[in-house]
Amino acid sequence: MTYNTQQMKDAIVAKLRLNYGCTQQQASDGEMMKACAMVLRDIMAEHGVQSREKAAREGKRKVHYLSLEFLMGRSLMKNAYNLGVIEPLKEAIQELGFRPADIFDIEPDAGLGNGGLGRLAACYLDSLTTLEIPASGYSICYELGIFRQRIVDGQQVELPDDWKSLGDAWLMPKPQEAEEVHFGGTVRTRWDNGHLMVVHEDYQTVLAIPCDMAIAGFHTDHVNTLRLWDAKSPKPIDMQLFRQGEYLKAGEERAMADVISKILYPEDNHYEGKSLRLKQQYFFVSATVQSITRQHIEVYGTLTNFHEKNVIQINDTHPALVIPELMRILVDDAGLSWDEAWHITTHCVAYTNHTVLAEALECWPQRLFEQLLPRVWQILQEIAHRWQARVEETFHDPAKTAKMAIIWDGGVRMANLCIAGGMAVNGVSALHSDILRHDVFRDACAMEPEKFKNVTNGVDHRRWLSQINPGLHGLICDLTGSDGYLTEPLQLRRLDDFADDSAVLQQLSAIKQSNKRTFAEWARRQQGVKLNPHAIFDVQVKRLHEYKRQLLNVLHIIYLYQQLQDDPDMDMVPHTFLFGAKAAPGYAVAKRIIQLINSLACQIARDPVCRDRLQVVFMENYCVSMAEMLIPASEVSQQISTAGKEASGTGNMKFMMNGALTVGTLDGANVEMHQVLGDENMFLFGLHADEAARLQRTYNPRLLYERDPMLRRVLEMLKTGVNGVSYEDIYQRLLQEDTYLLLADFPAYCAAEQRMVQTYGQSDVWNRMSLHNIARSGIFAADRAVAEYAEQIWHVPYKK
Ligand code: 26Q
Repeated sequence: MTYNTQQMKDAIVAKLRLNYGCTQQQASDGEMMKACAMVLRDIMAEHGVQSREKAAREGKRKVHYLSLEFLMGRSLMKNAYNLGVIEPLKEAIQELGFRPADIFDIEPDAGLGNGGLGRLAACYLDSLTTLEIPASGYSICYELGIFRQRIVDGQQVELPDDWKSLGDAWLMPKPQEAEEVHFGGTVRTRWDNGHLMVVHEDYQTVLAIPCDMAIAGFHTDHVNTLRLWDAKSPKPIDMQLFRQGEYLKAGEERAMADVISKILYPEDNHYEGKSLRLKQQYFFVSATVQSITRQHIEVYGTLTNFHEKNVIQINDTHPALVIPELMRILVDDAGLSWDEAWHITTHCVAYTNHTVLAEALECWPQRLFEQLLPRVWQILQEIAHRWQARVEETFHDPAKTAKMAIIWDGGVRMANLCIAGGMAVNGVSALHSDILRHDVFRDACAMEPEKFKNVTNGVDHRRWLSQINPGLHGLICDLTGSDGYLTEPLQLRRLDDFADDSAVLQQLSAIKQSNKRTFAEWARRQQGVKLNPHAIFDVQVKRLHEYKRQLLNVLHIIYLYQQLQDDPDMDMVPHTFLFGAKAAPGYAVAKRIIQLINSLACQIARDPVCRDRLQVVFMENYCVSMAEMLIPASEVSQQISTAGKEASGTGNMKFMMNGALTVGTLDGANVEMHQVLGDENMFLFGLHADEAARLQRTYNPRLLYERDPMLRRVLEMLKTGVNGVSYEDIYQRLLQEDTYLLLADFPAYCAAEQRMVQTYGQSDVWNRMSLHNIARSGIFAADRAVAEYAEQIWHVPYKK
């Protein structure tokens, strides 16, 4: 089913009339956007039916990707692109009297995620579908996604993100496929015909209503779904209480249910033991497992072969309750023995770890389970007990027993649960997986080494290169003679052949220049800043976290600023530092760093000495759609986390694909970047992971401060004040703790920036490096990563 412009117009007009009772003359931009979405949704719905029928016929193993986050961003352009209808869609919009750019722009981001982990899940859905793997994603249909960020007086203010009022155009509610999720109550056992029956009573029921979003693949009619669960109370009101005149109380249960899908927790890489979060996790897991097992039984009539036909991939430990929940359904509902059920579970669940930060590892208080999930708690105890016996038998070492325990000291350790109940555990870059094997999960790895794998992350290169950087896409097609890299990203390597072609290098540079201008124009409209398009665009955009070291970037900028103060006539390549970052609302230090960046931006902007030479800009409300504007315009990608702390990073890959050069540490996937680029095509600096870990044991930042006058002067400025605000708190933190070794890496970082600036001055060298970066970025395509999951973990076929 393909559409020409006329058919597209007719379909859009029909949607406007039927759904909004208006003509194209009366429709608002928002209504127009929704009508377009519905037209594409119809195409995908039809393909979806066929895909499901085909999958059922072929009896292939299906992949279920569970994640508390899917950071989808916008979908109109993406779906039109994948369905091959961009041109007819744009023409139709135009001919109906609208500006296509306005219509694409009005779509809100579906911000159902915090950062890397959620965006990864979104990229993988695209590749799963493009590779024609029967798959579904599952998450929560949060009413409010990641908060919108405003900067007021230099500080972050959070506003609600009501994405659904326009973004719901993609959702298909399926109330007839609702599931019941049970909370609280008591558990009783009784014997029935020689069988031990478990009876769960007096629980509260929450209804899980699926809202499905169709996912189109590229160059295929295969369609998968992202199933988002919406929480609703089964009864509008408690009539018994109502009759007693307890009106407020009568609505309480309903409110308790609705709140479960109200909001995305905005903590990134940080665990907080909030009971509502645990309710969210169980709600989504239970609904999902019930839905998957129900569909399996519909086709196969039994659950005994469940593991052969299904694989459940869990995105970090957040959906770890699939393990006891699947056990519960297999044992209590399907009547399987514990051993049969355990065999099935441990042959279909696989766990991806995304962080080694201790504060991000989930450890839930036992009493929350006892109160909220009494049956799941019993099952967890049984799993923990058997696991502990195995560990003791293997090691005879109380220290190891303690470390590997699932339930310990009143807490439930979700990572250990995933290791015990999963068939595979993987990290997301070579270095990260090594750290998991040799450090974080060392003992478990000694016990079952084959379980531990690596799949280096990847990003959807069709979105993050072709779609957002049409100029570069055009050049790649010209040079390689086709658009083959869209499905075979390693073809990008052919660009290396043009490394000495000065005309090509010129074109590359012209594309970047044009993207910079487009971005500058957008930034001016967006937040009234005036960017110098001749300056280096040096960019650090990601969540704000101390380990990511935005503060190191700041220290270096202060250093440059002080140099300029000393020598106002200094020769300097114009340099614009761009930041974008959201801080978790409860993370006070991160919020102070945002304020510091804004203070510095302000002081520098007011200083005539800096004019046209040094600029700092904090871009408000960094999100997927901003990244799509900014990354094609970036020249320098800051990836400067303390080595050993960033599991992979995926922003680094997007910048590389768009020809930005990396200033970075040997951390996360930067290591793999370095493998393909060599020292000569990136600006590496700083401690390696092993060195950083060793140094951390004896580290004394104050010594470094005392020894290095330059560093001392930079830090003094924090204390005396930036734009009239003292940052003595940050100064003290660096002198006393400096957990992330900023002072240790500071000199090397300044030197790397200097090398970078020096290279920027030699534009032929720079452009050649940029070309090599694009050419070698193919390994970071999500298609490659998903193919590795398919082969090494899921054991499912995919389109080659
Ligand atoms: C856990 C419990 C309670 C509340 C919140 C959380 C929570 C939420 C989000 C814990 C962690 C996260 C997000 C982690 C994350 O985004 N990790 C990133 O994952 C990327 C994809 O693999 C990597 O590239 C990044 O290196 C990693 O930081």
